[in-house]
Amino acid sequence: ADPVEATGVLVDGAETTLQANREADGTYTLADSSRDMFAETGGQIRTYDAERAGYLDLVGGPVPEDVPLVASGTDRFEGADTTSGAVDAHANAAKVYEYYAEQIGRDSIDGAGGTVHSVVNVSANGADYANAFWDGTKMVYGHMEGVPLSVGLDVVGHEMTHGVTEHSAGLVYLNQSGALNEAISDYFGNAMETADKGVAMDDPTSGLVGEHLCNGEGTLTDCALRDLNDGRTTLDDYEMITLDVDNGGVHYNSTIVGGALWDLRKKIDPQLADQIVYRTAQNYLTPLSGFTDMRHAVTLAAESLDVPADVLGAIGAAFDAHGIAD
Ligand code: ASN
Ligand code: ZN
Repeated sequence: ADPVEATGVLVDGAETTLQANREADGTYTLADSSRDMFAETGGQIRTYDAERAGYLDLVGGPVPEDVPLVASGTDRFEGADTTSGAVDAHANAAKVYEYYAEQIGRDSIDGAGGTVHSVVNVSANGADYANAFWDGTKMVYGHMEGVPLSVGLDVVGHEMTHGVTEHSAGLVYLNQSGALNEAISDYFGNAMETADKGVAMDDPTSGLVGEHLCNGEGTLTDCALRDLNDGRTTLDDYEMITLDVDNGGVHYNSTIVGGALWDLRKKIDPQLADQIVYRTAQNYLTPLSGFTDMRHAVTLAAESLDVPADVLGAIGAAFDAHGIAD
Protein backbone atom coordinates (compact mmCIF):
# COMPACT_ATOMS: atom_id res chain seq x y z
CA ALA A 1 0.00 0.00 0.00
CA ASP A 2 1.07 3.56 -0.71
CA PRO A 3 -1.10 5.74 1.58
CA VAL A 4 -1.74 9.32 0.50
CA GLU A 5 -4.01 12.14 1.49
CA ALA A 6 -6.59 13.01 -1.11
CA THR A 7 -9.39 15.58 -1.26
CA GLY A 8 -13.06 14.78 -1.51
CA VAL A 9 -16.09 16.94 -2.20
CA LEU A 10 -18.95 16.01 0.12
CA VAL A 11 -22.61 16.06 -0.92
CA ASP A 12 -23.05 19.38 0.93
CA GLY A 13 -20.28 20.88 -1.22
CA ALA A 14 -17.62 21.09 1.49
CA GLU A 15 -14.18 19.67 0.87
CA THR A 16 -12.71 17.06 3.16
CA THR A 17 -9.43 15.23 3.47
CA LEU A 18 -9.69 11.57 2.55
CA GLN A 19 -7.17 8.87 3.36
CA ALA A 20 -6.56 7.09 0.06
CA ASN A 21 -4.08 4.83 -1.68
CA ARG A 22 -1.87 5.53 -4.67
CA GLU A 23 -1.94 2.48 -6.90
CA ALA A 24 0.93 1.22 -9.03
CA ASP A 25 -0.77 2.56 -12.19
CA GLY A 26 -0.87 6.08 -10.77
CA THR A 27 -4.58 6.14 -9.92
CA TYR A 28 -5.96 6.85 -6.45
CA THR A 29 -8.41 4.58 -4.64
CA LEU A 30 -10.59 4.95 -1.53
CA ALA A 31 -8.55 2.46 0.45
CA ASP A 32 -7.39 3.89 3.79
CA SER A 33 -4.56 2.01 5.46
CA SER A 34 -3.46 4.98 7.56
CA ARG A 35 -4.82 3.92 10.97
CA ASP A 36 -2.23 2.87 13.54
CA MET A 37 -3.53 -0.65 14.03
CA PHE A 38 -3.76 -1.27 10.30
CA ALA A 39 0.04 -1.37 10.15
CA GLU A 40 -0.14 -4.54 12.22
CA THR A 41 -3.33 -6.10 10.89
CA GLY A 42 -3.22 -5.11 7.23
CA GLY A 43 -6.73 -3.75 7.67
CA GLN A 44 -8.18 -0.90 5.62
CA ILE A 45 -11.25 1.27 5.31
CA ARG A 46 -12.41 0.54 1.75
CA THR A 47 -15.26 2.17 -0.17
CA TYR A 48 -16.82 0.66 -3.31
CA ASP A 49 -19.33 1.95 -5.87
CA ALA A 50 -22.05 -0.54 -6.87
CA GLU A 51 -22.99 1.70 -9.81
CA ARG A 52 -26.72 1.19 -9.17
CA ALA A 53 -26.53 -2.60 -8.91
CA GLY A 54 -29.52 -4.10 -7.08
CA TYR A 55 -29.01 -4.23 -3.33
CA LEU A 56 -30.33 -7.79 -3.08
CA ASP A 57 -27.38 -9.04 -5.12
CA LEU A 58 -25.05 -7.58 -2.50
CA VAL A 59 -26.54 -9.05 0.67
CA GLY A 60 -24.10 -11.28 2.53
CA GLY A 61 -20.53 -12.28 1.90
CA PRO A 62 -17.54 -10.34 0.61
CA VAL A 63 -17.87 -7.46 -1.83
CA PRO A 64 -18.34 -9.07 -5.28
CA GLU A 65 -15.38 -8.75 -7.62
CA ASP A 66 -17.36 -6.80 -10.19
CA VAL A 67 -18.11 -4.04 -7.67
CA PRO A 68 -15.12 -1.71 -8.01
CA LEU A 69 -13.17 0.06 -5.29
CA VAL A 70 -13.75 3.78 -5.87
CA ALA A 71 -10.91 5.15 -8.04
CA SER A 72 -9.88 8.53 -9.40
CA GLY A 73 -7.25 9.58 -11.94
CA THR A 74 -6.24 12.45 -9.66
CA ASP A 75 -6.07 12.97 -5.91
CA ARG A 76 -9.53 14.60 -5.97
CA PHE A 77 -12.77 12.68 -5.56
CA GLU A 78 -15.77 14.67 -6.78
CA GLY A 79 -18.53 14.55 -9.39
CA ALA A 80 -19.86 11.00 -9.63
CA ASP A 81 -17.87 10.03 -6.52
CA THR A 82 -19.82 12.67 -4.62
CA THR A 83 -23.29 11.92 -5.97
CA SER A 84 -22.78 8.18 -5.46
CA GLY A 85 -22.27 8.85 -1.76
CA ALA A 86 -18.73 7.44 -1.85
CA VAL A 87 -16.93 10.53 -0.50
CA ASP A 88 -19.33 10.87 2.45
CA ALA A 89 -19.23 7.12 3.14
CA HIS A 90 -15.42 7.05 3.19
CA ALA A 91 -15.13 10.16 5.36
CA ASN A 92 -17.84 9.03 7.79
CA ALA A 93 -16.53 5.46 8.10
CA ALA A 94 -13.18 7.00 9.11
CA LYS A 95 -14.94 9.18 11.72
CA VAL A 96 -16.73 6.17 13.17
CA TYR A 97 -13.50 4.19 13.19
CA GLU A 98 -11.79 7.05 15.06
CA TYR A 99 -14.62 7.42 17.56
CA TYR A 100 -14.48 3.75 18.42
CA ALA A 101 -10.68 3.81 18.62
CA GLU A 102 -10.29 7.00 20.64
CA GLN A 103 -13.43 7.37 22.73
CA ILE A 104 -14.27 3.71 23.30
CA GLY A 105 -10.93 1.95 22.95
CA ARG A 106 -12.15 -0.48 20.30
CA ASP A 107 -10.17 -1.13 17.16
CA SER A 108 -12.54 -1.41 14.20
CA ILE A 109 -15.82 -3.28 13.82
CA ASP A 110 -14.37 -6.64 14.80
CA GLY A 111 -12.29 -5.21 17.65
CA ALA A 112 -9.13 -6.53 15.98
CA GLY A 113 -8.26 -3.92 13.35
CA GLY A 114 -10.23 -5.70 10.64
CA THR A 115 -11.12 -4.14 7.30
CA VAL A 116 -14.21 -1.92 7.06
CA HIS A 117 -16.07 -2.33 3.74
CA SER A 118 -18.69 0.17 2.53
CA VAL A 119 -20.63 -0.24 -0.71
CA VAL A 120 -22.51 2.84 -1.95
CA ASN A 121 -24.91 3.56 -4.79
CA VAL A 122 -27.10 0.47 -4.79
CA SER A 123 -30.59 0.51 -6.28
CA ALA A 124 -33.86 -1.33 -5.94
CA ASN A 125 -34.59 -2.51 -9.49
CA GLY A 126 -32.95 0.64 -10.81
CA ALA A 127 -34.92 3.00 -8.55
CA ASP A 128 -33.49 4.60 -5.41
CA TYR A 129 -33.01 2.13 -2.57
CA ALA A 130 -34.02 4.33 0.36
CA ASN A 131 -32.15 2.49 3.09
CA ALA A 132 -28.79 1.34 4.41
CA PHE A 133 -27.79 -1.84 6.18
CA TRP A 134 -25.03 -3.93 7.71
CA ASP A 135 -25.14 -7.43 6.21
CA GLY A 136 -22.72 -9.23 8.50
CA THR A 137 -19.65 -8.28 6.46
CA LYS A 138 -20.14 -4.81 5.05
CA MET A 139 -22.24 -1.65 5.00
CA VAL A 140 -24.48 -1.03 1.99
CA TYR A 141 -26.03 2.37 1.19
CA GLY A 142 -28.72 3.58 -1.19
CA HIS A 143 -30.27 7.01 -1.80
CA MET A 144 -33.31 8.66 -0.28
CA GLU A 145 -34.92 11.06 -2.75
CA GLY A 146 -31.55 11.44 -4.41
CA VAL A 147 -29.58 11.95 -1.19
CA PRO A 148 -27.04 9.23 -0.38
CA LEU A 149 -27.74 7.67 3.02
CA SER A 150 -24.00 7.85 3.76
CA VAL A 151 -24.21 11.63 4.33
CA GLY A 152 -25.54 10.92 7.82
CA LEU A 153 -22.78 10.27 10.35
CA ASP A 154 -25.58 8.99 12.59
CA VAL A 155 -26.58 6.54 9.85
CA VAL A 156 -23.01 5.36 9.23
CA GLY A 157 -22.38 5.06 12.97
CA HIS A 158 -25.64 3.15 13.33
CA GLU A 159 -24.74 0.63 10.61
CA MET A 160 -21.17 0.10 11.80
CA THR A 161 -22.45 -0.38 15.34
CA HIS A 162 -24.63 -3.25 14.07
CA GLY A 163 -21.31 -4.86 13.16
CA VAL A 164 -19.85 -4.17 16.59
CA THR A 165 -22.96 -5.64 18.23
CA GLU A 166 -22.77 -8.70 16.04
CA HIS A 167 -19.22 -9.21 17.29
CA SER A 168 -20.33 -8.89 20.94
CA ALA A 169 -23.87 -9.26 22.34
CA GLY A 170 -25.09 -10.86 19.12
CA LEU A 171 -28.62 -9.59 19.79
CA VAL A 172 -31.08 -11.51 17.62
CA TYR A 173 -32.79 -9.14 15.18
CA LEU A 174 -36.36 -9.83 16.29
CA ASN A 175 -38.79 -8.43 18.86
CA GLN A 176 -37.21 -7.08 22.08
CA SER A 177 -33.67 -8.30 21.40
CA GLY A 178 -33.89 -6.73 17.94
CA ALA A 179 -35.18 -3.47 19.39
CA LEU A 180 -32.19 -3.48 21.78
CA ASN A 181 -29.89 -4.05 18.81
CA GLU A 182 -31.48 -1.05 17.10
CA ALA A 183 -31.34 1.08 20.25
CA ILE A 184 -27.60 0.48 20.67
CA SER A 185 -27.00 1.40 17.01
CA ASP A 186 -29.10 4.56 17.34
CA TYR A 187 -27.34 5.48 20.56
CA PHE A 188 -23.81 5.30 19.14
CA GLY A 189 -24.74 6.80 15.77
CA ASN A 190 -26.24 9.81 17.51
CA ALA A 191 -23.45 10.03 20.09
CA MET A 192 -20.94 10.28 17.25
CA GLU A 193 -22.96 12.83 15.30
CA THR A 194 -23.66 15.14 18.25
CA ALA A 195 -19.97 15.04 19.21
CA ASP A 196 -18.87 15.70 15.62
CA LYS A 197 -21.31 18.55 15.00
CA GLY A 198 -21.02 20.02 18.48
CA VAL A 199 -24.75 19.60 19.17
CA ALA A 200 -25.45 19.92 22.89
CA MET A 201 -27.14 16.95 24.54
CA ASP A 202 -29.98 19.17 25.77
CA ASP A 203 -30.63 20.48 22.26
CA PRO A 204 -34.05 19.09 21.29
CA THR A 205 -32.63 17.90 17.95
CA SER A 206 -29.86 15.81 19.58
CA GLY A 207 -31.94 12.64 19.49
CA LEU A 208 -32.98 12.85 15.87
CA VAL A 209 -31.88 9.96 13.65
CA GLY A 210 -31.25 10.63 9.96
CA GLU A 211 -32.20 14.30 10.20
CA HIS A 212 -29.62 15.37 7.61
CA LEU A 213 -30.90 13.14 4.81
CA CYS A 214 -33.58 15.51 3.62
CA ASN A 215 -33.60 16.90 0.15
CA GLY A 216 -35.22 20.31 0.16
CA GLU A 217 -37.31 22.10 2.73
CA GLY A 218 -38.56 20.94 6.06
CA THR A 219 -37.19 21.15 9.56
CA LEU A 220 -34.72 18.66 10.95
CA THR A 221 -37.60 17.10 12.85
CA ASP A 222 -39.61 16.68 9.63
CA CYS A 223 -36.64 14.98 7.99
CA ALA A 224 -35.74 12.62 10.80
CA LEU A 225 -36.50 8.90 10.66
CA ARG A 226 -36.75 8.58 14.45
CA ASP A 227 -36.34 10.65 17.59
CA LEU A 228 -34.67 9.23 20.69
CA ASN A 229 -36.45 11.99 22.62
CA ASP A 230 -39.91 10.82 21.53
CA GLY A 231 -40.75 10.00 25.15
CA ARG A 232 -42.14 6.54 24.53
CA THR A 233 -42.43 4.05 27.38
CA THR A 234 -42.99 0.32 27.42
CA LEU A 235 -46.08 0.48 29.52
CA ASP A 236 -47.93 2.66 27.07
CA ASP A 237 -46.15 2.17 23.83
CA TYR A 238 -44.64 -1.27 23.41
CA GLU A 239 -46.41 -2.93 20.53
CA MET A 240 -46.47 -6.60 19.76
CA ILE A 241 -45.97 -6.52 16.05
CA THR A 242 -45.92 -9.67 13.94
CA LEU A 243 -42.58 -10.88 12.73
CA ASP A 244 -43.56 -10.13 9.13
CA VAL A 245 -43.47 -6.42 9.90
CA ASP A 246 -40.03 -4.95 10.57
CA ASN A 247 -38.85 -8.11 12.36
CA GLY A 248 -41.43 -7.54 15.08
CA GLY A 249 -41.11 -3.76 15.12
CA VAL A 250 -37.38 -3.46 15.83
CA HIS A 251 -37.32 0.11 14.45
CA TYR A 252 -40.50 1.01 16.29
CA ASN A 253 -39.99 -0.31 19.79
CA SER A 254 -36.30 0.62 19.74
CA THR A 255 -36.82 4.20 20.92
CA ILE A 256 -38.28 2.97 24.20
CA VAL A 257 -34.85 1.70 25.22
CA GLY A 258 -32.92 4.13 23.01
CA GLY A 259 -34.79 6.92 24.80
CA ALA A 260 -33.67 5.61 28.19
CA LEU A 261 -30.05 5.40 27.03
CA TRP A 262 -30.27 8.89 25.54
CA ASP A 263 -31.73 10.27 28.79
CA LEU A 264 -28.79 8.75 30.62
CA ARG A 265 -26.35 10.39 28.20
CA LYS A 266 -28.04 13.73 28.94
CA LYS A 267 -27.78 13.28 32.72
CA ILE A 268 -24.22 12.04 33.22
CA ASP A 269 -20.86 12.62 31.55
CA PRO A 270 -21.52 11.57 27.93
CA GLN A 271 -18.19 9.77 27.67
CA LEU A 272 -18.98 7.73 30.76
CA ALA A 273 -22.40 6.93 29.31
CA ASP A 274 -20.70 5.70 26.13
CA GLN A 275 -18.40 3.46 28.17
CA ILE A 276 -21.35 2.06 30.11
CA VAL A 277 -23.43 1.33 27.00
CA TYR A 278 -20.43 -0.15 25.22
CA ARG A 279 -19.60 -2.46 28.13
CA THR A 280 -23.25 -3.40 28.41
CA ALA A 281 -23.22 -4.77 24.87
CA GLN A 282 -19.79 -6.34 25.26
CA ASN A 283 -20.25 -8.13 28.55
CA TYR A 284 -23.75 -8.16 29.98
CA LEU A 285 -26.22 -9.06 27.22
CA THR A 286 -26.98 -12.32 25.49
CA PRO A 287 -28.56 -12.85 22.06
CA LEU A 288 -32.10 -13.07 23.45
CA SER A 289 -31.92 -10.32 26.08
CA GLY A 290 -35.02 -8.15 26.47
CA PHE A 291 -35.79 -4.72 27.89
CA THR A 292 -35.71 -5.73 31.56
CA ASP A 293 -32.44 -7.58 30.99
CA MET A 294 -31.13 -4.36 29.47
CA ARG A 295 -31.84 -2.38 32.62
CA HIS A 296 -29.95 -4.95 34.68
CA ALA A 297 -27.13 -5.15 32.14
CA VAL A 298 -26.61 -1.40 32.04
CA THR A 299 -26.53 -1.35 35.85
CA LEU A 300 -23.98 -4.19 35.97
CA ALA A 301 -21.83 -2.53 33.33
CA ALA A 302 -21.87 0.71 35.32
CA GLU A 303 -20.97 -1.12 38.52
CA SER A 304 -18.07 -2.77 36.73
CA LEU A 305 -16.76 0.74 36.08
CA ASP A 306 -17.03 1.66 39.79
CA VAL A 307 -19.31 4.58 39.07
CA PRO A 308 -20.61 6.73 41.93
CA ALA A 309 -24.09 6.13 43.33
CA ASP A 310 -25.64 9.09 41.52
CA VAL A 311 -24.83 7.45 38.18
CA LEU A 312 -26.61 4.28 39.26
CA GLY A 313 -29.51 6.47 40.33
CA ALA A 314 -29.56 8.14 36.91
CA ILE A 315 -29.71 4.73 35.23
CA GLY A 316 -32.67 3.69 37.36
CA ALA A 317 -34.46 6.98 36.70
CA ALA A 318 -33.88 6.76 32.92
CA PHE A 319 -35.32 3.25 32.71
CA ASP A 320 -38.19 4.11 35.07
CA ALA A 321 -39.09 7.07 32.87
CA HIS A 322 -39.39 4.71 29.91
CA GLY A 323 -41.52 2.16 31.70
CA ILE A 324 -38.80 -0.45 32.17
CA ALA A 325 -39.02 -1.47 35.82
CA ASP A 326 -36.34 -3.20 37.86
N1 ASN B 1 -31.39 0.85 8.07
C1 ASN B 1 -31.88 -0.31 8.72
C2 ASN B 1 -31.08 -0.59 9.95
O1 ASN B 1 -29.86 -0.62 9.89
C3 ASN B 1 -31.85 -1.48 7.84
C4 ASN B 1 -32.53 -2.61 8.46
O2 ASN B 1 -33.73 -2.72 8.47
N2 ASN B 1 -31.78 -3.50 9.06
O3 ASN B 1 -31.63 -0.78 10.97
ZN1 ZN C 1 -30.39 -0.69 12.38
